[in-house]
Amino acid sequence: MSPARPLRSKQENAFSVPRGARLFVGDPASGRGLRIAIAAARFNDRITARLLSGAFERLEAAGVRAADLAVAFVPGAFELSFAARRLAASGRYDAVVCLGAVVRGGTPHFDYVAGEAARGIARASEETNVPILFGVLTTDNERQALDRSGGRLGNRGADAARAAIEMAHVARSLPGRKRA
Ligand code: INI
Repeated sequence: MSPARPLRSKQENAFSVPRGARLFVGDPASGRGLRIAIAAARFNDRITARLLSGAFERLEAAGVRAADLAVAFVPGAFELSFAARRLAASGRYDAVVCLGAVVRGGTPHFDYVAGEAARGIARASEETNVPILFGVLTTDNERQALDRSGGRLGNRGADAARAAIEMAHVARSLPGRKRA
């Protein structure tokens, strides 16, 4: 095998791949021409509004046009997968970002909502063959959620938006059927 070459380009990372290997990569900073849909939960809207702002800022910085964006609001994280599946199955979007905040309240409800949201989103992505990103905070309290929605620990909405751009490119480049 010929010597490995570092995989750096625009993405800073630590990977090396053998020369000649086929690569499927996506630049998360390059969103021009991509159509992105967002499903946002209204529950804990003090948090999810911050996730949504972070996502918009990141998408705009990457060159995604407002006319190529769509946003669906749903009551809570439990309903995110329903909206995400419909958006993905429409064939209009290159990726869908799900934004929500599930805050543990000392009841088993947290586990059902958080678990089903994650499961439903993963299943919707598999079944529609469209990248659907998990920008759902699952935290013990509101402080932790604020820290991760534009506070001292970043913004998971922005992270999910960035991942959506990367996955939109990766999905376009990977072999196989584009849509289910
Ligand atoms: N929905 C959330 O998005 N976050 C939560 O923390 C939450 N809690 O704790 O109950 C929550 N519940 C509502 C749920 O997502 C559904 O909207 C509701 O059960 C109706 O199906």
